[in-house]
Amino acid sequence: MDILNKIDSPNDLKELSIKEKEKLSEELREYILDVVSKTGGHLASNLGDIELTIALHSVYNAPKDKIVWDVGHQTYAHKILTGRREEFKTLRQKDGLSGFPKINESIYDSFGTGHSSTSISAALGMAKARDLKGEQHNVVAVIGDGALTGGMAFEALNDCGYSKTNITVILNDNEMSISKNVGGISVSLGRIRSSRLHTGSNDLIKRGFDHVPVIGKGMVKISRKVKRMFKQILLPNMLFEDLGFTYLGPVDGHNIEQLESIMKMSKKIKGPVLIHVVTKKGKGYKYAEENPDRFHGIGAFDIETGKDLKEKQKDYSKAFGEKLVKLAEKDKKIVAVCAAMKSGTGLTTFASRFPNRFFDVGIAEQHALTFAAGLAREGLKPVVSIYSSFYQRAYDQIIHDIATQNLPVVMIVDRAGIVGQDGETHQGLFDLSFLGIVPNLTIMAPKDFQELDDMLEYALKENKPVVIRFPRGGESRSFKKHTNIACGKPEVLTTGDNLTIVAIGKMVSRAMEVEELLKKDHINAEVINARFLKPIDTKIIENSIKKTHNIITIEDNILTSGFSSRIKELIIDKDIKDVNFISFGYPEEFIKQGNVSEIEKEYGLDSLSIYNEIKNKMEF
Ligand SMILES: Cc1ncc(C[n+]2csc(CCOP(=O)(O)OP(=O)(O)O)c2C)c(N)n1
Repeated sequence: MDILNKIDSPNDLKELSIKEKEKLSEELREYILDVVSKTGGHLASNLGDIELTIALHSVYNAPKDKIVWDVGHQTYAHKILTGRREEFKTLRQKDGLSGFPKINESIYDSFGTGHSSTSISAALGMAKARDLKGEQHNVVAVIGDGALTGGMAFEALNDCGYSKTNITVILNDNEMSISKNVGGISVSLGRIRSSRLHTGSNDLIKRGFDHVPVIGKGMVKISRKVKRMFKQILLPNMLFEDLGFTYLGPVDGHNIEQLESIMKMSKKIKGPVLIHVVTKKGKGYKYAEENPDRFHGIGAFDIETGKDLKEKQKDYSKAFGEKLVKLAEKDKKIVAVCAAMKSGTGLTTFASRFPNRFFDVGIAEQHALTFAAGLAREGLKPVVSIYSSFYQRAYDQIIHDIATQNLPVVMIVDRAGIVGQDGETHQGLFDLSFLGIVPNLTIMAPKDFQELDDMLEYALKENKPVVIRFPRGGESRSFKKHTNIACGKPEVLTTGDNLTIVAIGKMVSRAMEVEELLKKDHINAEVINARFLKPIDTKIIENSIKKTHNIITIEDNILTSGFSSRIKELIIDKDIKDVNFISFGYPEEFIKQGNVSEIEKEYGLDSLSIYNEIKNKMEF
């Protein structure tokens, strides 16, 4: 790490020759691979943009120039080169470096992110602010071809091209989203990439640059000249040009010299510029190159073999996918929709078994839901699976297109609750609150895999919009008892006179652990599995509270407008007197990264903390 160890800021990078930068890219690759093999993380994307990051920090003067990353999962080299080399070892750990850009983490992180397709909008806002303030710096958005499938990116391109503002969009095209990229633009980019002109273009880029005068008065003239020059290396496909961008490329994203040249060139062009950079996802690590999908986001692994260090247990996503396949075998009307997360949402088998009934719409959650509403309107039974935090994107589509019309779309909320190392942008802590207030929705959460199966069957028979939420990872316990699902009905798991424990979803097994601890102290708890957030048949809970006069609720959501709020309302509405109430859930905060059990402990949601709180605050 001779060179890397001397880089404390991008200024150190600017001193290096191209040869040294090439050596630096090797060192970065080795370092990222080493750390991520221990911490887990987004490996393949980060191996793919090392040269691009070196070129960016060589050509631009961050933090004065603004570099805005899309999604932000590919910023490891950026972090290391901007003064976080040593801290990088704490990547994604509790109190360690975030896996995404954070404006509080570094002055070089110009805009916080984690969700896709925001970079062009944010960069355009920054560019407009620069113009209004009379400043001169550069603004660059770096967006992947996957992120480009998101609606926001299109909205921003449309505005940006028209705005005539000086801004550079760097399109990092590796043909991959998490899985193979989808959609018309992807096909169009593929055509450009594979054209015979592509091979010639890089030479042309190099030769062309030698003849372009430096930035100065003749900006517009230069711009035309440059454009004319680059038109020679362009295909008739002028999508970006038609939107108002000057399109440059495609350029080899692993050739630092050419990347720097084209970036320098773009600075001389007036108005919005799009540089098309072609990279290889997983570059330089055999296993990630061969299987970029698996190495997109990975846990700790063995570098030599590429194998996971921890054996994967069956998770909820897989359980959901398996059940859906079984149901779809019997019912041809069942179709599945995902937003660029086929594997993460457990739909890989469904997609190969029923290719015509599977729709990956790209990173386009809004479109996914309205598209599903259309399928439902025509009599099909769409099941959409999206992670909890990404549903935030599609709120109006749920309200306006699905719920208002009461259309039978089954919405699977995967990764609900604490997700762990991805941190605050990815925690699924709001869905019970924001979905809970939408009329017409039935919202359920299973206590284990078997109950998920039952709920899925129930949901598909309901002929109404239904939400089923479950956490990341596997079931905490497999319950013996499974009663039939009936609309709004909770399930009583244990009976007791001293305390009522009502929990929902994953937290039902936590409730059982607490019940077992209390039993040792001769405190008998009645554990109620709520099953439904709504509608909820309150009779069982009401009767139990009237009997015990002590109630706790446990949920993996923020407490504000979540599950416990409903029980509080019930107590007030029914005028139940003399009740001791403790609600366990998360505060109204953005909760940082850490592994799930660490975070649960920190927020007093592990069984021992709950037990202690009960013992301290309640009398029996
Ligand atoms: C709104 C939203 N939906 C889904 C995701 C999950 N996600 C993270 S990265 C990614 C693929 C991004 O592909 P691309 O932009 O091409 O970057 P690459 O990893 O290929 O470099 C997806 C779908 C997300 N971050 N945000």
